[in-house]
Amino acid sequence: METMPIPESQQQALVSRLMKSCGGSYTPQTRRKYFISGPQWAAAYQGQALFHAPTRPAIGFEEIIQKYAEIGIGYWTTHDTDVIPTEAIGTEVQAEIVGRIKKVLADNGVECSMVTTETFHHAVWAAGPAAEASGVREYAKYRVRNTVDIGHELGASFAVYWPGSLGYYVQGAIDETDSLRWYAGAINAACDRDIEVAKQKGRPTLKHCLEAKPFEPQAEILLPTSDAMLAFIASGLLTHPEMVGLNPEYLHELMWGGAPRAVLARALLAGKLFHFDINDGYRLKHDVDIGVGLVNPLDWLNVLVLLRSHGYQGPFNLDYKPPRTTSAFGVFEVSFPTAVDRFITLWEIAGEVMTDPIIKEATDALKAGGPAAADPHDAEALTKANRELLTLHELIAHRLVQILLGLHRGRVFSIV
Ligand code: 3MF
Ligand code: MG
Ligand code: MG
Repeated sequence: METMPIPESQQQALVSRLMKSCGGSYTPQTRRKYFISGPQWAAAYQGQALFHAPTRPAIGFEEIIQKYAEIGIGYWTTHDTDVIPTEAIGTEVQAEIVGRIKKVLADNGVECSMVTTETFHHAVWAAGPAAEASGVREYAKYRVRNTVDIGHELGASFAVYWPGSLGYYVQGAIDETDSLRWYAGAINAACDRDIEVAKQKGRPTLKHCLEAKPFEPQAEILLPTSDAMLAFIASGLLTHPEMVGLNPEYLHELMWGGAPRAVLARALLAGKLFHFDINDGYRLKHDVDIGVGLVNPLDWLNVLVLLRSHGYQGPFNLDYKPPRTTSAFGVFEVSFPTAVDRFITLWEIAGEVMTDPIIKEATDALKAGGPAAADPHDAEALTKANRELLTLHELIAHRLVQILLGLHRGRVFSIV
């Protein structure tokens, strides 16, 4: 039977009714208990891309902050030029806009947690923020210093840097060692300014977080992975390496084929996991920025087990793009609330994994190992001593899937 066409006037009501039927939504109060931030640019994304025209109208910070507040997203993040036109940076217009943002945030009970400098979109960045021309590099310093000022003004605790335009399309023109040195100069300028302003304002300095992406928009990227950035932080080029850490993005690490959980583990060990951009997508594909948990829920569960086990306290920034098939209405009716709710559910399931008696016993048994061999250098005897225990690896993986699917709580599928 063919379904009757749905009149335009009834489509939003249909979406809302089916959202209600999905159930399982958390209240805005519950959602606010998590350190989840909503980027200005994520909600304002109009669905455009290299081969795509926009599908949604433009929307300003007033409406976005208000909608985030209604949903229960308690934190907001922004690039400087998401809210201040490039030509108004550093002028009275900037001060006026920042004043309005402060008021809208306060009126809605939302806090600004992070600010970031756009160093990739405007034509001035055609050769990147660490271009050969010293004027462009000085301008980059000016922009990151200005963002630090805005951050302190808005009460932020984090500043993020995504050097996506630090690289090249055609090889041979740049010397990578120069570019990296120059890029460090911009980060140093931001940290110096931060120390100054923090002192003036009696606030702690910001946490400066580098965000890697392996490809796009440059063809070759000089700091393509979080690990490259850890090496950059430790390279001796930074005057305040202790102020600088990472903002890994889940999908950016998948894009190069990395295991996000292992990337996060390396950042944790280095004490550099400051901030985390959350989303989802596919390995070795472009930056599709799908909502968290829609592609890899099992991997996400494992990621959250790791972060919870190690007491990660930083923000979870919803850096994803509502698909261009989603309407402006759907962005706040479906995209954001469901992304937040999947995150919370996975976070809580991670808690179940951490206290599951089967996983605990299996993990403890693996760590206890088999009996010590008479000769500790006898590889055959060592192998035999642990042979049967190692089956627990697969058993644990099975149990994780059971927990993810709710089978441990009695959800059963009968074959009769
Ligand atoms: C690009 C990104 C960026 C960064 C942002 C933070 C536009 O792939 O992920 O979002 O997250 O620039 O500084
Ligand atoms: Mg990001
Ligand atoms: Mg991305």
